[in-house]
Amino acid sequence: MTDSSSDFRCGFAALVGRPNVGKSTLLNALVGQKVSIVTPRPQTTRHRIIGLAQLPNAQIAFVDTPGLHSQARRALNKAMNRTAAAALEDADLVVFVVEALVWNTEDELVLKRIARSERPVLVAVNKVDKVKPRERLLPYLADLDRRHGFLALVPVSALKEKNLDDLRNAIAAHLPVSAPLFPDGELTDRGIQFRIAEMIREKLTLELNQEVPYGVAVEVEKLAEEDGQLNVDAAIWVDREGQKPIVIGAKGERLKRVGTAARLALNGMLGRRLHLNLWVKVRENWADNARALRELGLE
Ligand SMILES: Nc1nc2c(ncn2[C@@H]2O[C@H](COP(=O)(O)OP(=O)(O)OP(=O)(O)O)[C@@H](O)[C@H]2O)c(=O)[nH]1
Ligand SMILES: [Mg+2]
Repeated sequence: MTDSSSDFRCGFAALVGRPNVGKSTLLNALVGQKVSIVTPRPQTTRHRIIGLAQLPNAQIAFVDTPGLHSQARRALNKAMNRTAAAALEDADLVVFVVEALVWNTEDELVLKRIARSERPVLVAVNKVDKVKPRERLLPYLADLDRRHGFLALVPVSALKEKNLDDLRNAIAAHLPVSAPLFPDGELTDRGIQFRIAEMIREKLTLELNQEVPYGVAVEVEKLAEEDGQLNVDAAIWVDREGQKPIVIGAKGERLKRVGTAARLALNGMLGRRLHLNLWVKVRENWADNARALRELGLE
């Protein structure tokens, strides 16, 4: 008789790629719940975020990472790149996420880093829903395959949830044989405070478009439980006085919309009622301030 527990696999699979290729969308789709925030803007993710998937014979700890980018001048950007590089180095397996039919100098840069790490790597070719007809993908895949000794290339659509079983299975097959590292049923390593702050940041970023480029951060300052309801005080940091009225909007309407959108999403996500108090704080140049970054868990 064989001992089936010895076939169980578990490990860390880091989703790595340039900004905006869909790493966080893919993490959420692979895990089946929203763990990491998503916006159309590049450089949305700032932290390393784990999302867990349970398969019959494996537990996968997916690691979302900030998009690796060049020209990181501010301390925030440098910290984001360091975070992504560290997650890459620590991973059992790297999932290099690229966008179908696109290959640019930033993808090239990411691949160089991955190659230097000497980690085993599998490619998730994302956004294939945009490729029509599908045959157009073939020469792209062939080119990509020549660039490195990849374990496999798996075309997926994170948005339309296409081919995710193949990707999960390919990842699981290359993880080390190991007992589960996380309790059964666990979803993420991130606590409620972080998830609330991130959801507010997502709604705010969606609302701001290009008006306050990369200038906001959110910090949950107080979290209290009262009569089964969560009362949350959260500060939105802007880095210049002039941005404050932009975030607040005429008669406070923009801030109100952000609060409502975040509250509704969080009610659903956490399965409980929430009262959100938002206000805007000016922290001059927070994105270049080591202490501010530390307070946000960005080092
Ligand atoms: N059409 C299409 N769009 C996608 C797909 N996956 C992600 N997107 C979109 O791409 C944009 C960026 O998605 P994110 O998941 O935030 O990308 P990311 O790689 O995590 O970006 P950073 O955190 O900034 O590095 C969003 O507008 C997504 O809706 C996909 O499979 N198809
Ligand atoms: Mg992201």
